Amino acid sequence: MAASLTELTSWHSDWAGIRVVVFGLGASGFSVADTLAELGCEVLVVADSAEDLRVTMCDVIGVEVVLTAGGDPVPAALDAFNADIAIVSPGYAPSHPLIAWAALSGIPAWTDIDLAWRLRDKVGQPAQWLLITGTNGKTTTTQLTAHMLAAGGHRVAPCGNIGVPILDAIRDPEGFDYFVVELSSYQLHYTGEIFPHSAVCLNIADDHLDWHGSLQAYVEAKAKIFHNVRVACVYNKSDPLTEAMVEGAEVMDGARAIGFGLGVPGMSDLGLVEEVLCDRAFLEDRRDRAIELTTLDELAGFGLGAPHMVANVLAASALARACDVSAEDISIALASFQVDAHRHETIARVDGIQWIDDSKAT
Ligand code: UMA
Repeated sequence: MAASLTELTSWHSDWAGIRVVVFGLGASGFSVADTLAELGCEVLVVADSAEDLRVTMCDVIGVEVVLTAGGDPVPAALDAFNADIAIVSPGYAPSHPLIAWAALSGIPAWTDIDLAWRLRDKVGQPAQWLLITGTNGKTTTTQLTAHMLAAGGHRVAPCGNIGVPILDAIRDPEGFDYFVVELSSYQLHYTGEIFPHSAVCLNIADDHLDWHGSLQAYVEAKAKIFHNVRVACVYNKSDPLTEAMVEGAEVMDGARAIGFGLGVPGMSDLGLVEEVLCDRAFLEDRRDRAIELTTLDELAGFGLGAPHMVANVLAASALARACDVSAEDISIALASFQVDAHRHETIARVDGIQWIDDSKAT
């Protein structure tokens, strides 16, 4: 091996000759293979199946692909390759034979998120990471948070489960001030040590239990979002599981627990005082005061008035305020925010009836 794995902490480390097997050739697997090939690693991709275009692209960048559909999911080529590291795509269930193979072989298993953490210094000062998870509302909250940070004048990349592999953001030539990283329970399950600026778990409901095996395993994966947080651990005041996650988390000195909810905010919370959304967390004199962010009326006018949207706005505001975005900039961001198609999008107003397209409601 060219360098020891503990030395591989930077884009500028000596990655040449490191042997990496990548499990999966979807969006994340290809971004991993492409990045590692650029860094001079020896890369083998193993997948049950993959799109032809991605296989062809691997050929172009000099990455070998072994597809196993119909055969042994742990091909002989894998042992022969003698990998130093395995990088697992998030779709691989813990019960997949390749996961057992990695554990038995004693090879460290990383995710694209772990790799991105090590490579985060590619361009200038590394971006700060804000992490977002939860059963519902992740993508909208990721978009809202990114929009607020952009209104605050920051260069920001929404990435992760939202559909942009984080390594694509890492390799942007201009670099960013912040990554807003949407993380699924799959990604969190496999992810190791990262040190985020702040994180939120929006809510927890039964989901993906066949993949995780149990509700407890699902909750444990989600709880990793708060691990090593440095500034703000944001939880949902109406979802006690999310608060318990914060209480049980190993965080960095000085990290604060910040609640959000549709009730009157306590100190260190964001919430509602009658019709007004307020921050009572990120101001000096929070014992006696709160900062107005916007009103329910204004949110309704922007198509963001449904209670779960208001909760998403409060969660995103908590992350933005943790990064010192002003209340004025948050309000400006909300006025220009566009909800994605199928995510509680207002599609028509006819005869006083508002028609809403919301894929989660189907
Ligand atoms: N593969 C196998 N066997 C398996 C699992 C996967 O061979 O048992 C191979 C496939 O054949 C394919 C590749 O792995 O070659 C697919 O990998 P993947 O399922 O991990 O998906 P990616 O294309 O890499 O996309 C992943 C996320 N997908 C999943 O977690 C399932 C994307 O989230 C994410 O946007 C992308 O990385 C970039 O970070 C999508 C998703 O559906 C949107 N997420 C789930 C959700 O939101 O509920 C968790």
